[in-house]
Amino acid sequence: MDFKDFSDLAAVDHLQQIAAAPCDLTRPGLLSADRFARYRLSSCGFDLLYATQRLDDTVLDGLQALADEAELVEKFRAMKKGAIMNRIEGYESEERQVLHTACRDIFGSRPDNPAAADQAKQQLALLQDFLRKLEEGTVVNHQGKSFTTMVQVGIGGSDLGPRALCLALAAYALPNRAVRFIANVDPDDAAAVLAGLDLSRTLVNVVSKSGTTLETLTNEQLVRAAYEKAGLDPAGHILAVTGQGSPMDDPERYLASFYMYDYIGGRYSATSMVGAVTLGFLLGYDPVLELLAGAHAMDQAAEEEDIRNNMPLLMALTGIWNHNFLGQPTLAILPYSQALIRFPAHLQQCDMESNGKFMTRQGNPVRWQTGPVVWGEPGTNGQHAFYQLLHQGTEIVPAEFIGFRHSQYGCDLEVEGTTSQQKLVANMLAQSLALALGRSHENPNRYFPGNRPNSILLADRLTPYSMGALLALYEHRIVFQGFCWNINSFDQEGVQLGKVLATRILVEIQRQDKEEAEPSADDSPEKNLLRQAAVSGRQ
Ligand code: G6Q
Repeated sequence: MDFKDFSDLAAVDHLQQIAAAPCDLTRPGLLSADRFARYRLSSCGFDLLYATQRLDDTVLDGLQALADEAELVEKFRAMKKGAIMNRIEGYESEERQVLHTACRDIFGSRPDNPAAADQAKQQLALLQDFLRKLEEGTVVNHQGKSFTTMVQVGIGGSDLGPRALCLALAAYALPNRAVRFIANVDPDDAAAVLAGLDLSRTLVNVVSKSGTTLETLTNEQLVRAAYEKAGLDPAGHILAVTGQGSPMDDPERYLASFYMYDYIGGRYSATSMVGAVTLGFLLGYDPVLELLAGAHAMDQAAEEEDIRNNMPLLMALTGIWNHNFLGQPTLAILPYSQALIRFPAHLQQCDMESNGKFMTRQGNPVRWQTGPVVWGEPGTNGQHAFYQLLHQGTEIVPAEFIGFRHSQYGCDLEVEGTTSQQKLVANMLAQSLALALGRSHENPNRYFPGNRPNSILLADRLTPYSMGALLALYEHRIVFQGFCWNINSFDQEGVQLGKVLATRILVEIQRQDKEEAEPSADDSPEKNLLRQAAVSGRQ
């Protein structure tokens, strides 16, 4: 497969030229009904309204040329079929397939990668069986009582996606089911979660692909100790999701075990058993299938060549337009849905760990900007916090709004003529317009410059299906951008160095504890830092 440097693409040259005079959203009459109708795309239950991006047909044609020249859809198809996409040519690297789409390629008779789809089906069958036993009362606690809570212990990709999904869909929880999460090695995280629980009615799902993650293994021990202290046998309460052959791949130690595979990256693993077990406990099996169906629909929609009909590709390219050509360094993701409270955090990891890279797929330093800083919070809360900077700051922050026409619970009240849901959606639409249009004013303090690019994703309701589609939409947007920038979006070498140094510092802490001696004469930077920390602790 031919991966070319971004700056060598002819389409990039052309886009650079037209970026000198981007479309002026503040021009009277520009945001017409025609423009809103023209720059709108519907896919998998979502409408993408992008008339408030600084683009026109010339820009879209240029972005289409970029997608074609960089063969983005072709690469995406190759990824789904099982090409070794996770690699750096000529250097030691993970050398893996990238097959998170196989987790949901379970509905048709001709999956893109039959072997991976079969493994997904096998794991789903195990999960279905386990959830049925919980329902029927075959799997119960030592007193014959049902389990009411599941605590997922995991971190990074083994926490953020699953947590975001469970929070997003908690409105559909089975009666008497709740889930909690422990991620941080900060002992207060586990203590706070465990404090409020009846451990005898609680299952613990330890999730670690590698089975070696310090935080997760430490928290597993903490949880096991809590069970023993309560006079309960942890073996009857603890499940595992891990990679085949990992140190945690030891079914004897666990009440139930599920696998995820090395071709699924942590941050792309929410639709594997990493997310499905806890979500299945919370919602039941069928909603998990609906989530997978939504994601699968978006996986298929992402294969369309025409950028005007391919939502993830169009979002990837408008992101590149804002970032590489209009020079905007960050991206705000602003869901107008309380249920999506942790979705920006999941996307922050998925995007920044994937595309925060300065090395090409050939191991050369890049000569162009790669992934933006991604951040966000739900609206309308954000409006009362950081939107000041979005409207009048010196940093221009492209924004992606996500909203729903209907609430999940349908429990709403008309106050002063409108429901809360109507107020929520009205606020989202207003923010989009205000950012784009701005406002002229004789008082400079009340002047809004406008021309702040943004788009809106709108669906009827946040359900398992629409959540699946939304998750996959963002996964593919990130992957398309990585292909375009010629970087490997699937490894995470940048998180290793800190881990290595922390391990060395822990060894030194242990040594000092044991010897109760003064620090040695060793002059390594980590020991010097530790000495300084110890000295400041004594002051
Ligand atoms: C994600 C990363 C990383 C990983 C965690 C947890 O893509 O690889 O966030 O998910 O470090 O790893 P384990 O699942 O192996 O414990």
